[in-house]
Amino acid sequence: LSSFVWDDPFLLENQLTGEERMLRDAAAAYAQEKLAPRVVAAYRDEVTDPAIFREMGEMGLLGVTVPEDYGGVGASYVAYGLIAREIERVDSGYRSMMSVQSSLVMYPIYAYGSEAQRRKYLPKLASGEWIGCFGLTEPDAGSDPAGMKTRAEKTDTGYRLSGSKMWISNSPIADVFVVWAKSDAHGGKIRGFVLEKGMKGLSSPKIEGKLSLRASVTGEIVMEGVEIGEEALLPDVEGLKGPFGCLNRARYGISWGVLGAAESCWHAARQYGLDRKQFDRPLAQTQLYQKKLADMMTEIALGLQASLRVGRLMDEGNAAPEMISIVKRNNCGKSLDVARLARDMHGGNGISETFPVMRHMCNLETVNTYEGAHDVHALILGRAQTGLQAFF
Ligand code: TGC
Ligand code: FAD
Repeated sequence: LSSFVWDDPFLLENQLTGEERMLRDAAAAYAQEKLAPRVVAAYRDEVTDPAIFREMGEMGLLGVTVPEDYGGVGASYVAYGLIAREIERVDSGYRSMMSVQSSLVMYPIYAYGSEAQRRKYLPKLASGEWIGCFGLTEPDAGSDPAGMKTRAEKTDTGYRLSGSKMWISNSPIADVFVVWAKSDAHGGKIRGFVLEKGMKGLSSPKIEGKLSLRASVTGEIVMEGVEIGEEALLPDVEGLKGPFGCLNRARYGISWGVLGAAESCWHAARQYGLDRKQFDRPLAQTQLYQKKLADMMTEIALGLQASLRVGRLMDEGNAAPEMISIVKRNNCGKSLDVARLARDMHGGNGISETFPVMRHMCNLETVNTYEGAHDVHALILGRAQTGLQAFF
């Protein structure tokens, strides 16, 4: 038997291809050298630096699964997950910026867009020159997006959009808005539209007062009769499976990302326990402390293996949405547990911005809620095994 690697218990490293390791290492270097030094101030002062999109674009981290012809890298879903893990190791807000751009804006334009839409938007989104956002949630339609009120009315030249979206990542600084609306010209079915900053009647005010995900700006999208041409419609999808097709990718990425945040908390707690002495011995030399470290190691190692498996199935074209619900739900819940434990294990210091644990803990509260709340994924998994739907 070989020796045990405490920070890679199941030797995940050996399960990756050379290209996946290379992309992961580039993301890790960028995250540690460029993002880590600015995160404490960004979180404290609630500042989102739009330059981060261009930096990520230069590093090839935006839309990595999109083919090279359109500015992506054509990489595997496993590579995408590994990148999310490295970025979220620094902060969930930075990963949010990256995953909205990649999975929720570039993916639908690539998968459902016309060739003209792909050519117009994807290269500039991949380079980070343009920032994208994704509007599904509304003030009265969160877990139940089918209840959306936003409407697209047919006009002579295209559509008129009216309604408002709530809790939209990146919206106050966005150039490109992928928005979902019920279209009267399509029998009231949900359709996707691509809007651009500066259109008459379109605004995206910032939501103030967030106590979580403070390094990533969140806003509304207000559409007061926004007139758009036929070319703004995403032609190749209709119904809820449009936004859900994007969410499948983003939720999968989140399942890796949150484990990066959890690893940051676990490693910080381990180091803190080795350094800090009480009762004449390191905290890490007590049974309770070691039990918590063992739980953290176990849940993170199991979660990584599960996400790797789902990623490989996605790359083979054999993944079902329910598999993604399992890893999104479980990895978010376990990562939140890890962060709360790590906060406690740091004692009073745990509430200070000097240590990352409370920031991760607060961020993970959002990540556990967005992209399908923890209990909503439980209902998806309950329905999948009973055939009974318990949403209403
Ligand atoms: P339901 O009857 O289940 O399905 C309606 C239609 O959609 C299809 N579908 C899917 N297609 C692909 N992938 C999936 N995962 C799909 N889930 C459903 C389904 O086949 C059906 O198609 P069709 O052709 O038969 O019409 O729909 P429902 O209304 O009962 O939905 C229930 C529920 C709860 C599962 C769903 O609404 C849900 O998942 N709610 C959670 C909402 C959510 O996740 N919102 C996310 C907003 S975006 C966001 O949070 C971004 S944050 C990103 C960041 O900052 O990083
Ligand atoms: P609700 O749906 O009102 O749920 C509240 C609680 O009730 C939850 O605990 C939920 O699990 C529970 N619940 C709901 N229905 C049921 C049920 N049937 N049975 C049992 N329990 C239930 N959305 C976007 O479209 N784009 C974005 O970019 C985006 N970014 C976000 C960024 C941030 C910082 C946040 C906080 C949210 C973001 N969201 C975004 C919205 C997010 O997806 C929603 O907040 C989420 O889907 C939950 O919806 P809700 O907030 O309306 O909560």
